Amino acid sequence: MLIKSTPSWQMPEREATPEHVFLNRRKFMGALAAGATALIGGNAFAAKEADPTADLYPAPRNKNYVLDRPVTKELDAAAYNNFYEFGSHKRIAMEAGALKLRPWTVSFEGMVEKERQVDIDTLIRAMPMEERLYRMRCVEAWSMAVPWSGFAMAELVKYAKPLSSAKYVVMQTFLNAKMASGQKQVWYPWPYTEGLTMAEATNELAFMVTGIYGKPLPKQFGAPLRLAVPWKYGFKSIKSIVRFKFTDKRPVTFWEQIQAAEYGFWANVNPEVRHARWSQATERVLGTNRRVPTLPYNGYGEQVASIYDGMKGEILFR
Ligand SMILES: Nc1nc2c(c(=O)[nH]1)N[C@H]1C(S)=C(S)[C@@H](COP(=O)(O)O)O[C@H]1N2
Ligand SMILES: [Mo]
Repeated sequence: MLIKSTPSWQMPEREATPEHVFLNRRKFMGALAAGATALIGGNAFAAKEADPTADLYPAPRNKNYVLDRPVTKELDAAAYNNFYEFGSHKRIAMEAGALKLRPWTVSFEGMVEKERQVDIDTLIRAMPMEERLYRMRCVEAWSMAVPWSGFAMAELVKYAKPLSSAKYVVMQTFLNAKMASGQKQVWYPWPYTEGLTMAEATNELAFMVTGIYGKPLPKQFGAPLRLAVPWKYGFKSIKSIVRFKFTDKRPVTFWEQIQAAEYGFWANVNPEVRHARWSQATERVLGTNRRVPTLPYNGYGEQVASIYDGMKGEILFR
């Protein structure tokens, strides 16, 4: 089994990787040596169950969202994911095959006119589907650029009918340790929890994702419903959502519970604010060996910077 010598671009990323992930990578190299590579690649888009919404793809592209770089190759994006429910390393595509996508119910809870649950297919069909080209910047200093399909989160908020007293929307991923072996790691505060202020959730950029590359979302990307908030570090973009809870209390999010000093509630991308353990000035472009400068708000400042006017006391950039 051939293991290439480490290319130089991996060095900054090694520094930019949480310790336990780096250590787990040794195990992953072992899996590679066992010949798992072909399986991971081959399984990336294998459709085992027919998607009941497949007819909605490809969705019409919204031309307002353009990229300053090429779209990441499908297989590069599909074979390098963070989805701790299925393992604390990047090659979780195969493990994520265990994710059962139907039936899938989404609940709207808390400060809403009326709490209710809705079947995912009913929800998706009630929404105006579109495709958008977005960048995504992980806090670990790698990035990708992909065509997401889905609908504006503002549409979902309208559908949920929150009370005017709601200040935040809290989102949670499924909880099922039998299905997702990562959830047996009891030192993580499952289920994965994220949150946005109402101003963030209704900003035009906040996007609910149901597909990618003109197809229903493969499991490892967080099917059947995940978030994309491209001006924030990737960990805000929660996957496989089952719950939206409206509240007037700021939630303590998944990574914040684990390591508040490094991963906060706001997590807006800022090249000038270092992570506790690495620089955020540049990012490795997935599928290449190039590093490019990271932009304030990941290049989306025009749309979102004003949300944070007057929030000087807040730790906005980690
Ligand atoms: N439920 C859940 N959502 C999650 C994560 C996770 O581990 N579990 N990882 C986050 C992180 S750190 C990143 S960078 C993105 C990765 O998205 P991608 O795999 O589609 O590139 O998902 C985010 N959403
Ligand atoms: Mo991330």
